[in-house]
Amino acid sequence: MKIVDAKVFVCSPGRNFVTLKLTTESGLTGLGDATLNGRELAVASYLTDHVCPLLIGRDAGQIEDIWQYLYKGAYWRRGPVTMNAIGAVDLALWDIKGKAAGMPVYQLLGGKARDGVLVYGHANGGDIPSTLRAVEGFLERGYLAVRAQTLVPGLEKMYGITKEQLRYEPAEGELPLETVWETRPYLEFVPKLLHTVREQLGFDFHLLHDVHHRLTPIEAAELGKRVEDCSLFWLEDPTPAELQESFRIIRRHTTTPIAVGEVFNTIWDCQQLITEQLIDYIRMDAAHSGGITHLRKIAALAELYNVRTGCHGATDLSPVCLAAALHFDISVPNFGIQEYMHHTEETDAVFPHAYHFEAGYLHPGEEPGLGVKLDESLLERFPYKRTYLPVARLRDGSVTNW
Ligand code: KDG
Ligand code: MG
Repeated sequence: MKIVDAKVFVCSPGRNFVTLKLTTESGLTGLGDATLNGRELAVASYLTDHVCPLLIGRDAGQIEDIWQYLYKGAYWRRGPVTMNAIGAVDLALWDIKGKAAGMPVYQLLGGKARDGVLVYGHANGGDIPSTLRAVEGFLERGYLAVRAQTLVPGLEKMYGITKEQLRYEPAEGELPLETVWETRPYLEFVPKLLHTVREQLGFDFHLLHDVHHRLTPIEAAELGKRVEDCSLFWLEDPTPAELQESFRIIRRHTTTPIAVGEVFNTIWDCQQLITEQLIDYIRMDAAHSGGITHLRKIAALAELYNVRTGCHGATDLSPVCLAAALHFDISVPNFGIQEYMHHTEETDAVFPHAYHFEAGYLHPGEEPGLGVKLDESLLERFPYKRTYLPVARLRDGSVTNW
């Protein structure tokens, strides 16, 4: 299973994606997702200029050895660019191993531990009534779990709010869009939204909310406490997590479950959060966290401490990453939930895939490997476009967390 070719493709079928394709001497191919939203070309260069030359001639079957070689061999460890690049190689190698074995990747991970992967959809709106209608729309489509976000009066643009029904794409513009953030109106309004959803639509579905790193620990504690009777599945990213011990403050005040980790890259980013049981769900995904190989170790650590998984699944993770997450989700004992946002039709055309949605669950499909293809004939139609995630400022002009 010698690797004879390693190529990086950058395309923009609705949004930017960076995809690694490895080929073995017997002609097997494997795909990996190397998309880092707003910093795509950094990972493309890391792979093309520094990693691809190291892969040629190696045995594609030696997944752990290649992981260790790329991680320890670079000397410079961790960080989103490095870990996304390693993650892309790792996913491509699992894809090849599955194809070589004639099995879907989940079989190589121990087989199915459940029948399907519970997913949550993104409902949002410009006000509470339109958000309620959006939640209802997801329930009508068969979703069993829905995340609710609404625009706060007085703020013009906010994370998670879009006119589109099924997808949300925050990256836009040749230069970053600047938005204004105010915490107090948000803290007053979100409990109203979540209480109204429960009052009007009941408790027969899982309800989630993403704070998107906007609060201080004590503000997050206040929010968690004020929405306790909404029985949230989780409150996500209530505060930035560089200082892991700050989650002790939230924990001291509220029983609302906490989910964190979409911006983490390694097990060391979440070690304290897990071992002190400061969170309930770990949100790391299969591309930004060094691939399936590293994510499984994180899940195993989390299992010891009763923390469950909840992989990030925004549209900036390509169908290759979503498929990898599904093989992981269906096989890991301490799975919690999977985020699911629909990709554009153009993206689905470029990445035909075996995974499918049915009655609230995603299924990875039975194709050997990850079950995703790359239609290279379409790539010329969708060239890379520079885009950035927005930047947020307070009313006084100071930069804050977006
Ligand atoms: O690229 C950034 C997005 O992936 C992130 O803003 C999405 O918070 C997010 C979520 O929960 O999906
Ligand atoms: Mg999030």
